[in-house]
Amino acid sequence: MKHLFTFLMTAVLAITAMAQVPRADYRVIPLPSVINGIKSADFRLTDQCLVNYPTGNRDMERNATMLSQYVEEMTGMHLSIRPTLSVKDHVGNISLLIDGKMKDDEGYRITVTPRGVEISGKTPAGVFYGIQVLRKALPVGAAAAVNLPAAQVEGTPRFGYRGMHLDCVRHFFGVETVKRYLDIMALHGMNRLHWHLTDDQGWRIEIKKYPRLTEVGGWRNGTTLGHNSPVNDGIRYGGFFTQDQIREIVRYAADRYITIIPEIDMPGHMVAALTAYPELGCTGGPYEVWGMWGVHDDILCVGKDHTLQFVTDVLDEVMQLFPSPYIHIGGDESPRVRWQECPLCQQRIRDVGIHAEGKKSAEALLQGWFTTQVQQYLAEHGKRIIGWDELLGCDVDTTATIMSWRGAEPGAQGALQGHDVIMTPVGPLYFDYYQTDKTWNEPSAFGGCNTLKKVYEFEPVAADLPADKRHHILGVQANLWTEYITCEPQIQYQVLPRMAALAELQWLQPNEKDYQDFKVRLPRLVDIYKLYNWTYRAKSLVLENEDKE
Ligand code: TNX
Repeated sequence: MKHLFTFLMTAVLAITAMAQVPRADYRVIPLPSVINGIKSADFRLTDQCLVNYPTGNRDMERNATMLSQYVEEMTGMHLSIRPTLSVKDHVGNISLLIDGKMKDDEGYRITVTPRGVEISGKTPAGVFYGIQVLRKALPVGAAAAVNLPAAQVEGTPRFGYRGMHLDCVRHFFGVETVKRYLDIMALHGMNRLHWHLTDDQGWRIEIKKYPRLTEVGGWRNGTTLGHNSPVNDGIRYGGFFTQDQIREIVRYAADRYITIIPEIDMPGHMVAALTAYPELGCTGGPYEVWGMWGVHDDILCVGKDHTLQFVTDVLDEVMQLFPSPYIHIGGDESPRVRWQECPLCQQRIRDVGIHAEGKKSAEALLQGWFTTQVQQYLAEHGKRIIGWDELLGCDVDTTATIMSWRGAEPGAQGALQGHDVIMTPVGPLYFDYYQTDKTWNEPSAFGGCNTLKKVYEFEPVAADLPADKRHHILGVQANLWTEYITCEPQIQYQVLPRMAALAELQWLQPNEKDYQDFKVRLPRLVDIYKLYNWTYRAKSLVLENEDKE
């Protein structure tokens, strides 16, 4: 009798304990393409489990450390990491593994059985994406154990280029903010940060050979209030990243498998540089770092050899800092009124034998000539250029990758011509635009209306793009220009939760996407935003009538 009582009590306690153990859910964002349940018991994750990684592999060691840190942040459990090459050590633990037979460099496979968990990838990057999935599958909140359902979970990104852009010029954000932005990107499985570092309103990257770029060009005397109102706040504003800080940020990004692509916008959006070195302009100035937003008529004078020297000197230092195979050289919004009047630019047009062709003016082709000089210089150093879609009107060759921003049409055109393309159309991928058409309770934004749903439903590859051109669409990116964004919570509000929708665009095949299902999965991702105290637009979580709030 006594034995029976003890047995029953033990059974009741065990069942209660089991009921209290929270269970992981692999239906995360971006959704894995395979979740095959295995009919067997769950794996019980406790702080007794170790995170194994292959002995001697530094990247995998860092992956293991990050997984351990994520588990601790999510559940409070501390898991130790251990180097090992012995399969026996897998029992009862989580093992990170390289599997050379996997197809995609960035794909992942998570295998959970009652005996252990394996996270595999062809490369450490793939393993990292598997780690992100496991992390997001865990429930948020203190737990002594979490049950992981036995399953095989797999994912492969649709696009190799999965980007976010950040403008640190119009408003300046320091090292910690950029690092948190990278953390947010990593959570969403993204791998390219397009970092806008120079513009009319400031020069934000230290260049040793031209110290005035940041000493003078890094600061403006005031900023327009509202949307380009005539009222200027008169408050000196600025800042810049030192080269040491940039190296630190590049390293931090690389640890999360994110490549930073710097943008040095030229020949337009250069007033900050002209203020520092007026001889780089056609009129010689004086210029003033701009306190308004928009497009400025003063651009680099490309009639002067000195300007080309300046540009290659700057790019020399930029290439030293950024290992990225791509450098973004801008090329957008470059008015040609100064070039039309400038004797040196007109002389250059004659010297290099440029003649207007149909709709392409001599000055448009002069921008093409200038861009080609830069392109060739970078090519000699093993780098390729990315430029805004204006480059399509300037006769640059197809080694230039086009960033399609004035809609998706220019990108499709570029792909037809043989350019690689990154899709960042204003509608719906400008995250500086509002997220609703009811804007009165919103923080100020550029304008427009790019709802979560519009982002989710965007298809970057035009239906009529021929099959042999489709590979030119390298990927998708959302842009965050910061004219009206002054602080970090506002950055986060603009990108969250729209980055969640973008992540599914970047990872899922079109037939795997389902907006209603995405909305059901979103609150669990938002629990993680809350865990880190990230600001997000809560109203975007409502299930019905998103577009009509
Ligand atoms: C256009 S996108 C710009 C930026 C502005 C942005 C505002 C592009 C190549 N140029 O300079 O900040 O619009 O949305």
